[in-house]
Amino acid sequence: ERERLGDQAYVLRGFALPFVNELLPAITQIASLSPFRQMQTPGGYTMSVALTNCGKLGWVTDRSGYRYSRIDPQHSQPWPAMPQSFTQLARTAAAEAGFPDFEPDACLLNRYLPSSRMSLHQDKNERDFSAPIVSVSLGMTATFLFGGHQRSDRTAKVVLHHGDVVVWGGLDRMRYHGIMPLKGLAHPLLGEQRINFTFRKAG
Ligand code: MD5
Ligand code: FE
Repeated sequence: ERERLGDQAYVLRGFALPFVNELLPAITQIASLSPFRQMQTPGGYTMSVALTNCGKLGWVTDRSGYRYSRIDPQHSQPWPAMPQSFTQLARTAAAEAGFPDFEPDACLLNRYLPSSRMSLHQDKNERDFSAPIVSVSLGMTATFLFGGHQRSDRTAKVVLHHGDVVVWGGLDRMRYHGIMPLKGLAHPLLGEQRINFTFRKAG
């Protein structure tokens, strides 16, 4: 079932569940090559979320700004390849939400531990805003905040569970959004963490 969040934003509840047995070893493999790490924001803060990437391009931040890079700055090597199971999941979810032929070239993986959060922001480092963003939630339940086109607009709360997939396209793709501080019960498979990965067409 497709739950509508906005004009062109949909939650696909449990859509990733059939993929989980392939996704978890793939995440472990990616993290063994490019570990999750907490990055610095341009303003000098350390993000509470730890991140890594796979695919041709990876999102990075440091004191000089936010950008996509072909190279993992931690070891100056390319990011791990995007596993086929990831690409398959992203493409089928995008198609289900009305975006056929999605070709992601970047996948950002975020790891939240208890109290990790992501403050309201827009994703605007991608070159082509016409492609959707597909996001997959695994592990602990989180509360997603979905705002408007100005930071001060009121936000709707959307609870995201293990296996949920969200697809944002069109104008909804540019809305302010964030994640409330992680809290609650440990997940049976992932323990006290939430892993979110987002597929993007960045280049
Ligand atoms: C997360 N990650 O759960 C969230 C979910 C990020 C990020 O926000 O940038 O890594 S992805 C939510 C998202 C992505 C693109 C557009 C919109 C939401 N949106 O327009 O609401 O770690
Ligand atoms: Fe975002």
